[in-house]
Amino acid sequence: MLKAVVFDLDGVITDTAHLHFLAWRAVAQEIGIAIDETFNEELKGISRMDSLMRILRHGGKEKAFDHPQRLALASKKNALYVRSLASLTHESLLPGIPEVLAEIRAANVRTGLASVSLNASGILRALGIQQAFDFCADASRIACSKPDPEIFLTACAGLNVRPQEAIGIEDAAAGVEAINAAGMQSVGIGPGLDHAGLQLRSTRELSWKCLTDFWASRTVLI
Ligand code: G16
Ligand code: MG
Repeated sequence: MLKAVVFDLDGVITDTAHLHFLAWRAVAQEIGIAIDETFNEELKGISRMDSLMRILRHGGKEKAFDHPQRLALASKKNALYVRSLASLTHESLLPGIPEVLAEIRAANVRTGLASVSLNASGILRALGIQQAFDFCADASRIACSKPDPEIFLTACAGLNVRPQEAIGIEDAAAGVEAINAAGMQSVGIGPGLDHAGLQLRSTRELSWKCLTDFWASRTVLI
């Protein structure tokens, strides 16, 4: 029986991926590394420090900065990113999200958040949806970022459901991998997510009906 739906934040609830990209691009530029939107796909769902390491590797500068310098670069990126979050309002929710959250609640199914962002609670506040989730996994307590299943397993534990009783929704390849590794059913939003149990083009296609149809088809197959 479906008991919970766990959402990724960035790219599913709201589009902060572009804001992450702009902040990283500015910091990377200062150290002579060029990144584009295609490369940014690799940073989705990846923690702040892991993202920095990927950028340094991309620019062939993995060894150019010591630990304190890397911390300073990450904190510069975060300051730029946090400043850009001031533009978020309730209108920044992706299409279909308020409706599907309400439908899931109305069906007495629990809702969770699995974001590796340390800014998640501030983002939920800016969007005005802090009350929409029964449990938000605390990213500061997570040791491994996606594709490790830890954040999704933590969300299921906090919701008091088994992973086999839950659906996870993600827009990043690493995130879908994490959901599958957790033993949950995965819904992928956007292109390039062939490993998701259900692939949707956008959050517009998300609905309680589509989730329950998907759940029924998966559980018959299993
Ligand atoms: C998000 C983004 C990642 C970002 C990470 C950490 O993950 O997708 O690009 O690097 O959070 O964010 P912060 O620097 O704010 O801690 P998710 O899990 O919400 O997709
Ligand atoms: Mg995401």
